Parts: sequence; structure tokens; C-alpha cells
Amino acid sequence: KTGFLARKIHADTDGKKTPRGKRGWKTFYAVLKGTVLYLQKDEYKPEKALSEEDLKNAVSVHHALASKATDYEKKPNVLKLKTADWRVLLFQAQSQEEMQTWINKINCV
Ligand code: I3P
Repeated sequence: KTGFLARKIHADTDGKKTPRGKRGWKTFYAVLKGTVLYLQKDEYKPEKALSEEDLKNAVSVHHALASKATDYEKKPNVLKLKTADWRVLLFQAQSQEEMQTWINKINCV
């Protein structure tokens, strides 16, 4: 599964609230491969190696839980991802269907 997702980091490891200055929305080209959600600045090109920044932005979705972010009302089609190490990330998909597909795919890995 691939597609554009805007990401907001809501909580860092252990659920600690992400500090101001790091809470903004940023759009990535997302690629779910195995148990890793890669978040790349540019569209995925198979022949291109991942940059250091791409690797830093990658999220393990192993034992993570995705659900619709029902408590976030500022934007539509937002899903919440809670990782195994208790980070909380919000992702805005481009449509309701896209959001649901991402939720299903993430929860099935
Ligand atoms: C954040 C940025 C986010 C905003 C967040 C701000 O500032 O403006 O868009 O979230 O509010 O802290 P920064 O880029 O300096 O980190 P929303 O878009 O959801 O309002 P928050 O701290 O209330 O989450």
C-alpha cells in the first residue's frame, strides 16, 4: 500500500507529549512494506536508495494499532496510530476510503 499521507507527531516514545515546534503537519509519500511504514519526502522510486532522513521517519507498525482519530476534529480523514513503544502519530489520508484502507492494512501486518 502506498500513497500520500500528512503526518502529525502527537506523542513521542512512552506517550510523552511531542514538544511545540515539532507538532506540525508534514506530507510524505508513504509506503507500507512488511511491518514498516516508510515516510518519504519524494515519491517512491524502486531504484533509489532511502535517504538517512527517510530511514529516520520510518515507523514500525509491528504491534501497533490504527484507528479513526475520532477525537481529532480539525481535519477530515485522520487516523491515529499508536505504536508498540507508545508513540502517537496522526495521519491524514486523501479520502475516507484511503483512510480506511490504511487502517485495515496497518492492523493486518
Ligand atoms: C504546531 C502546528 C500544528 C498544530 C499544533 C502546533 O506548531 O501549528 O499544526 O496542530 O497544535 O503546536 P509547531 O509546528 O510549531 O509544532 P493542529 O494543526 O492540530 O492545530 P497542538 O500543539 O495543539 O497540537
